[in-house]
Amino acid sequence: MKLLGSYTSPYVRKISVILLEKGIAFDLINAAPWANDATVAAANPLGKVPVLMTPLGENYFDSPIIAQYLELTYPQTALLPKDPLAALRVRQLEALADGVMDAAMAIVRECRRSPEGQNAAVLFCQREKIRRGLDALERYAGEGRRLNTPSLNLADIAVACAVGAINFQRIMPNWCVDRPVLVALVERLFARESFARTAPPSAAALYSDEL
Ligand SMILES: N[C@@H](CCC(=O)N[C@@H](CS)C(=O)NCC(=O)O)C(=O)O
Repeated sequence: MKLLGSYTSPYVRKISVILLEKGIAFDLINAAPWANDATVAAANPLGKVPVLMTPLGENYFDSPIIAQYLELTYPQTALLPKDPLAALRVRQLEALADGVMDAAMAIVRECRRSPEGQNAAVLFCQREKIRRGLDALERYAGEGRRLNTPSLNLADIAVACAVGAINFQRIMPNWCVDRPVLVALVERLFARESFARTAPPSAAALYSDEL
């Protein structure tokens, strides 16, 4: 199993954590979608990472599809409930966390423009998505039914990767104020080996073309 991307990308980190938690051996093939690197476009016509390359020669892309593929083919260490509706509810929170990542990445891209070229309305709109998303996740984490349950699930992983990206990119330093349950959840997850092994490489990447 090969995974295309880098840990600077929260979507790549999400898939790597799933692979590690399920005990699936894989090689990370370092590839940056924004660089002049044909590898990504050859594997995914959309030119985005992550791409999972299976031993059968199939390529899977878009992290929710990859997560679903891994759940179907490696059901041991289940990350979704068996009941389809209960599983969908967890995947709804995966989508919410992925949306927070999308907003975080949009902010990073906007902030790479010169200060005069940055659109304040775009930045505000994306920050609001993150604020509302994290508020909703705090409520779900407090309920402990789909997120922050006794056993690790796909939503937990996606949420911690989204928060990891917000921290790494220093997008909303005060996000943790008034969100104590979410703070406790991600701190517990960041202590797991799967998260420690997939931490974004270095602050230097903040200023590189990698995302
Ligand atoms: N919905 C996709 C998003 C993946 C994504 O946007 N990846 C970024 C890296 S963080 C990328 O490859 N961007 C390149 C581009 O948009 O052209 C997923 O969940 O995998």
